[in-house]
Amino acid sequence: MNRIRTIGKPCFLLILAFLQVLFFVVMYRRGSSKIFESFSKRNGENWDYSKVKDIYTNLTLFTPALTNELQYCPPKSPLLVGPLSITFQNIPSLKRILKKNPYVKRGGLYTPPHCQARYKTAILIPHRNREMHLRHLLYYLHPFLQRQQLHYRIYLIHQAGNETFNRAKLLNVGVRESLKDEDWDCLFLHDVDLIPENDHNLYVCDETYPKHFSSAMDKFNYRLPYWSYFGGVSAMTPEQYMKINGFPNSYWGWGGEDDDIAYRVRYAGLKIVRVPLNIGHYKMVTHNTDKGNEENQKRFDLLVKSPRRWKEDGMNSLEYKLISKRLMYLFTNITVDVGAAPKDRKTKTRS
Ligand code: BGN
Repeated sequence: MNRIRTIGKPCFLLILAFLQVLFFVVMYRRGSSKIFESFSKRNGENWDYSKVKDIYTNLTLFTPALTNELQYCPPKSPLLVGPLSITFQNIPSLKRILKKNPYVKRGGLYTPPHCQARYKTAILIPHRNREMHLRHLLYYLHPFLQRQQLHYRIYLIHQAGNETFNRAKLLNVGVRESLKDEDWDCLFLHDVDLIPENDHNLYVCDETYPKHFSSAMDKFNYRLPYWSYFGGVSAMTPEQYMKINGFPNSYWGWGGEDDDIAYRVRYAGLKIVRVPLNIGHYKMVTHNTDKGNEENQKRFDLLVKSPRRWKEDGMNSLEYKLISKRLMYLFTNITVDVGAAPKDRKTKTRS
């Protein structure tokens, strides 16, 4: 009754008519497409990947500040450009990458020279026999991170010897070793062959939950291959990483370890958050089958046992032999002996 009376009031109808007129005036003056564009921009939906910028755009605008009292960098860097041009036609030489990144210090360490960074991010890259991929990644990742005005360091966790590759264990080693250097806010677990295509994909952790960054890879037609996918590029705070007991040490060879990690996140009472598909674009450097990284035939069995094993297989059971830690010009090289897979393993070459 009351509602009908309110609607019937002439002043209410007048306000309604006024709002309608206002709506049309705004639409007419700004153009409806622009208005909808701003909505979709807020949701980050309208990146045009056919219009790309050079990865080194704006980097020359950085100059060291003359004072020691640096202001905090703005929460979102004003220098971001959006979609980036990524090609793998020429493999850049280390010398060229070095020349293009004059502010990167030994060990692949960077601090913005002109403002005080808000975030400290360590990038951990498991590695073996992928020198060409590494060069592509360094060429693109250094300027990408500098434009985001982060304090960062790139670590390469190199598996020594010829035993089967163990990505997850190398990442555990990377976490332990990198935290000896600095109190990182965020640990990035980064495949060597994945290049981010949009610099609005900020390499910063979610404070509450583990975050998946490579949500849209070209290899999977810029979609998630399946809803729980957690491979490629992900990030956690050191607290989140310890809460899930790190990664399993027992996955030797290709596949399954990322699914195990996704399970651990849930067992620890957390969940995975993701970069929206339109920002989480990544290009993969194409490559042939990896020798020493054959499909892990035990992964199905391991995944079944994951609920029982996650608390005893991880950071709390990590053992390795550190062979060397060298500060290269563009990255810190941690070479490690992670041991070998149990002898009864049967492997099949991945096609
Ligand atoms: C999945 C693999 C992941 C891999 C993705 C994308 C397994 C476990 C099967 C039960 N998982 O199939 O490790 O990252 O494909 O390539 O093989």
